[in-house]
Amino acid sequence: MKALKRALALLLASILCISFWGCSKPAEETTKETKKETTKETQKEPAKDESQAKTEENAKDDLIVVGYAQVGAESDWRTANTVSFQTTFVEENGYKLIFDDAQQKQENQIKAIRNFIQQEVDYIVLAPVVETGWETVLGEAKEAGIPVILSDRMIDVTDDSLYVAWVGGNFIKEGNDCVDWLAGYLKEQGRENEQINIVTLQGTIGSSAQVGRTKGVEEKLSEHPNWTMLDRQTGEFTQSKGQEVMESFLKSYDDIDVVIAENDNMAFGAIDAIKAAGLDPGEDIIIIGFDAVHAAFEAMIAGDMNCSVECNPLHGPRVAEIIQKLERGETVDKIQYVDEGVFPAETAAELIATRTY
Ligand code: GYE
Repeated sequence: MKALKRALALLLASILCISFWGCSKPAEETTKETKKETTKETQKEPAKDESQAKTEENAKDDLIVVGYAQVGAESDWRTANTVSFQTTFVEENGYKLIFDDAQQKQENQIKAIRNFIQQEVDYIVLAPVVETGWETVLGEAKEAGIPVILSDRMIDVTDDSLYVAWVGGNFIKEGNDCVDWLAGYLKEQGRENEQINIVTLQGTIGSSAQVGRTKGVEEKLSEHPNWTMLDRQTGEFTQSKGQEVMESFLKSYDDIDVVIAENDNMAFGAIDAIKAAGLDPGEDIIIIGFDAVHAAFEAMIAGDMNCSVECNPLHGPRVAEIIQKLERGETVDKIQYVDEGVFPAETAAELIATRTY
């Protein structure tokens, strides 16, 4: 249907283009003859202006309209993700992007989706703040015949026809990788049999990134009976909340060996709190983050952070590829994981220049 609509729009645009040539030629000649009158003459040419405007209008009609319900702007990862969408879904690439920042509130995302439906966008992209509570609004999108693509985080629904595809990181694997890296690091230091006390700064409770990373760490903890998870609290994926929670952890426990921050920005907050308490982050307390953003590499080079588990935010081109396939009537993989690595501090200086976010 959409393809047909677009083909018709293109045809109309070409017809208008031809009629534009027809009307404009004599006008050009007139302009040549009465040079001094150029401005006036141009103003007197409603046929040219109208057809030009219509051609532009039709070219715009031809764009694929994408509504993106973004989580917010809580972290460096999120900023890179927004930039990835804003630089991919541009007119030169055939898109019009309607961007909505939900400020980490699900109710705002639901409102944004309803607006997208009202505006009859071609596709809805959703990075869901939390996993639950999407049935009603995504049911409305389905009813309106608008395909929904999930990016970054997942939703928890029984009816998976509510979205056409999902692309993002494997958060459980990231949690597993975090524990495996820590085990190897402690072994290198000859501390594998020591009592190790850990605290976790969790992400937004109920978000896939939090649920998956917490689970990924938890399922591997049993392999290390000498490790104790002293406490877990949310730092909402922000640096300031991460710092606040870390300050309270430091007041409650005087024997913290490891901080697992479920994103790098909370790790940066924890680093500040640890320094303010007179301790040396990266030395006295091992700091692990997730995302592997540029600033984490800087913190590792500075010796403040020990490791960051990668989570790639550059989903714009991945979602565009899904849309292009759907436009061509091809089938797409429903679940698409992005490959991700682990970056310990000793690799940071060498790799920082290669990091794209
Ligand atoms: O790790 C965090 C962000 O959902 C993977 O959200 C994303 C997470 C990312 O705010 O920094």
